Amino acid sequence: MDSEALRKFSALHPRPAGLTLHYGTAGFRSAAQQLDHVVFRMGLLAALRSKAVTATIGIMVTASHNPEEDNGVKLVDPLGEMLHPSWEEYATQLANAEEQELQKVITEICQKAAVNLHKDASVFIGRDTRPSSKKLSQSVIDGIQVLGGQYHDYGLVTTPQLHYMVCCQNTQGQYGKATLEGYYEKLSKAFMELIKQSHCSGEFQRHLKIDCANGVGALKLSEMKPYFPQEVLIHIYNDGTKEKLNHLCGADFVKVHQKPPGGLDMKPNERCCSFDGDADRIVYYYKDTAGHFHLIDGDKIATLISIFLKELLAKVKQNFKMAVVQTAYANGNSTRYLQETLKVPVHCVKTGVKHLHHKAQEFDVGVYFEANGHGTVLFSKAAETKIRQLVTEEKDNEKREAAKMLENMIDLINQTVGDAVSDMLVIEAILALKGLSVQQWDALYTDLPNRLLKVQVADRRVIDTTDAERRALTPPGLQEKIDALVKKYKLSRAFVRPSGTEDVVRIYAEADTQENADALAHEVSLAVF
Ligand code: NG1
Ligand code: ZN
Repeated sequence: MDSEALRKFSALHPRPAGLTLHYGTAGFRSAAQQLDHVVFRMGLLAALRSKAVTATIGIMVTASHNPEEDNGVKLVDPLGEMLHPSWEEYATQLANAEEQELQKVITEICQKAAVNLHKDASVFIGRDTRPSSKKLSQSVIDGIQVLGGQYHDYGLVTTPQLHYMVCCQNTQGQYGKATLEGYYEKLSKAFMELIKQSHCSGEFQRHLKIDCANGVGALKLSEMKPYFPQEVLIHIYNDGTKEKLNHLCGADFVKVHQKPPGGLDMKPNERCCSFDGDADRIVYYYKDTAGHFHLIDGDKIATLISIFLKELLAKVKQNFKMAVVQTAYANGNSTRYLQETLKVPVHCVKTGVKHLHHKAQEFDVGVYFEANGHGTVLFSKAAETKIRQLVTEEKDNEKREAAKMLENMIDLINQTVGDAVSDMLVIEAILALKGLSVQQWDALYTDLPNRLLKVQVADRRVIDTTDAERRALTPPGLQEKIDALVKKYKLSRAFVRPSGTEDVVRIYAEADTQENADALAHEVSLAVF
């Protein structure tokens, strides 16, 4: 390690005294002006991780749905997954080290993680459209270079595009080409192949209004448009040319407030959707003829995809194991519908994409979605190989056609991480193939009224949870109080957990009516203090 270079560059990226940050469920997030030293040091860490695993590592500068003034950074592991949990601690140590301790901390990480500093390092960089992102990504480069690493800066990309690039690079092109053109070509080809098999006619069905949260999704969707023929009618709103990122729009705004975004005029029964700021989340919605707003969240997206895949899996008759993975935030009626009506096994895991992804890997077909609209589908290598084989070798027409559809779904879905663009195309293809309107999709089940609140407490870490965050272990007595409150209402459920991305405690409640869900959430919030 070139100690002189490390000293010189870390002095250019000083750490504000007394600032401690943690690598949480979404990497580091904070006010942008507090992050320069963090991104520099994450450049160092990405180079170390790359040397440790002898593969290309990704680093994305984004704070997703947070306000424009915030920013964040997260690392992407070789197959496009989130950074391995064992390294999250190294990230936190490195970010919080005193300047004069940096070299020591790096040496410690090298010892603990068996990193050979003489090895090469390769890092892919991406960033969102925040005004602070460009400068922060330059600081990332400084960090990589201090450790002698190579880098490729993709500039403005969606978070899932960066995950895709990293995966392509490390699988020698098996997953696709590690370029934006490669991404657009792969997805558009699979999508066109799929809708070729649709018998649904009429242009009306294909219109879709997309709120891009004034973020990078708008740029990338516009780039992708020429890859589709004219009959794919997507209309982009909140493209970032007029308003601020995530301000009164985007998937998180729509989900949390359960109302339409600003900047998008919605006519009755029009199909609309919202991306978040870095385009890894999507929710759908529409307004009925009476003017009522209907949200179609991640749970209902998972349900639609599961219905479609289950039908195809039945046709190919391979006994593939399929399951849906949710978190405690999944609406109780979605879980009930999946288990009781669709008869698909459902698993509940802790909040955070890495937990969902990990669980979904246990199945041949693992569908995972957070209620907030982050999700994807994972296919096991064995299932994928078998499906591709059926496409070329199967004599039975129906079976072969089903396999063909599954193959195109495999290619259309970004299996590295939730991807708003890819999920949107998956959903549009399924609606077209099944001839479903947005209202019919929405009517699969009715969401139980629910309320999500956040409260600020002195130290949110005093709350410790178990059972996939559905029960509180500490502080003592809290769970008993929640149990007693839940008993007062019908069809009710409530839980509390410390947020991994904000300094707050989140409270979730569900009940038979909106009034009861609101009352229960409020009462639980009082019990938290
Ligand atoms: P926290 O802040 O830990 O609740 C939020 C979301 C997660 C996930 C992460 C990462 C909710 C209730 N929580 O986590 O689902 O998306 O952000 O962005 O939506
Ligand atoms: Zn996001």
